[in-house]
Amino acid sequence: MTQFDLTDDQRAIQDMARRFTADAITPHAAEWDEKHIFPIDAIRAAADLGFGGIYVSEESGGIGLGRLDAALIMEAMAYGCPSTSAFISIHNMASWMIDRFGSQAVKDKYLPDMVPMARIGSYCLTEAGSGSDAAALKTRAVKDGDHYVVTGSKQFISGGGENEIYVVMVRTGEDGPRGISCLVIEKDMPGVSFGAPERKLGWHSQPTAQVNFDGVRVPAENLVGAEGEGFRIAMTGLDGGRLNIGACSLGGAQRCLDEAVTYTKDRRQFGQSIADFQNTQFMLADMETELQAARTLLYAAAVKVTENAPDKTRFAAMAKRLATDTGSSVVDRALQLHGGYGYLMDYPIERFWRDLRVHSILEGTNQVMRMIVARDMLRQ
Ligand code: FAD
Ligand code: 2MC
Repeated sequence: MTQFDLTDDQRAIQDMARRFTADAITPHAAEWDEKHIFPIDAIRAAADLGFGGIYVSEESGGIGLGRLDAALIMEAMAYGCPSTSAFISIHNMASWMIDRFGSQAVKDKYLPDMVPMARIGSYCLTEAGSGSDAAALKTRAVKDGDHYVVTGSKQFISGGGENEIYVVMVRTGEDGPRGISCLVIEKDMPGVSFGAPERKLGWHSQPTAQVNFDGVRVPAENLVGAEGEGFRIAMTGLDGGRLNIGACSLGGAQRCLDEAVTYTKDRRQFGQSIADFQNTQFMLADMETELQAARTLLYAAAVKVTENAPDKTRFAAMAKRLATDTGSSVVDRALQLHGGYGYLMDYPIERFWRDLRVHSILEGTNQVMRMIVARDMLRQ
């Protein structure tokens, strides 16, 4: 495959994801948003297509695809609902971390249920006192015989309260990144509790909540990787997660651009279609150009992450930053081109505007993305 072309298999998976989105996501997404419905049936239907274990290996029951395939799937599903697509992405990140770094015992214990999304996974890094400075996390796990006893609290957890499996970064050792480990904790383990669902600007089709651990006894076999490897595992997971979040912005922005083309051709003011104004045409041209540029960088970054290239983290950070900023800016201009109607819930644009806004914040803020890129540049 060249960097700028998709293989026949990639086109086939993209077509499948687009057809699934048109049938199972797009017709319902506005209602999920408005009524805060968590669409578990659509999510499990996505898993029936293999989308619950996109880059989980085939030996572990996944479909063993690469990161570009995953980006194509996320982009396609985000055309209908960025929030639901991103939710499925986070589950994929958590499942992949178990598959890539877990022992055979922990894989056998969780992946057979996670791949079909019979049990769904959350990723737990952020705490109230440690967001961008993730390595300062304080949730502690103390070894007690063949268990860890976990105490602390995770903030802003996607799927919190709803999901069954929590892949949690905990402190087992010294301060800083090297004292962090990764543990799988189940919703039903005694001592696990949840805060009330957060009330949010967007991402209404999935819950976000605090996850609390009060002396939770977790079998030591639930450790993913070795003690002290948790931060590296968390960051490696995010290299892929950031691509997917970027892809969700691309998909959402493409939908709004398509809506804007249709709308500006239909809408008439001053006796002509508003698409006939040069201002409209220049705006559409810039939106298309910027979106294509961001997409090209994201696909290139996805290939680098699949190939484990030495500069994959820098590329994933650049792609996430550009795709999410560009995505929001394209959606904002699509809203402007709809005039007052863009602001109404009768049209889909305002939902995409709200859903995409958080992509510049989560999975590492776009300031943190710049920090990662610049540090890597200056290290050389
Ligand atoms: P802060 O780190 O306090 O940042 C505040 C501001 O300061 C930002 O603009 C930031 O860019 C800036 N800043 C901070 N440090 C620097 C610096 N060194 N240089 C320049 N600027 C800086 N987390 C999870 O672990 N799992 C989840 O499932 C999850 N889901 C989420 C879902 C939603 C809807 C939201 C809103 C968040 C979610 N998060 C999740 C948390 C998310 O990753 C954090 O919100 C994010 O990493 C930023 O952390 P913070 O909110 O504490 O902001
Ligand atoms: N892959 C592998 N290893 C990595 C890595 C990566 N992408 N990034 C860092 N590491 C290693 C690094 O090599 C170092 O290893 P060693 O100790 O062996 O030298 C170690 O991790 C510590 O790295 P840094 O020295 O860069 O750590 P620092 O604390 O300075 O900064 C930073 C790390 C800011 C990049 C990290 O804290 C970060 O990404 N913050 C943003 C937090 C974030 O993205 N949260 C998202 C939560 S999930 C979410 O929002 C969802 C919606 C799911």
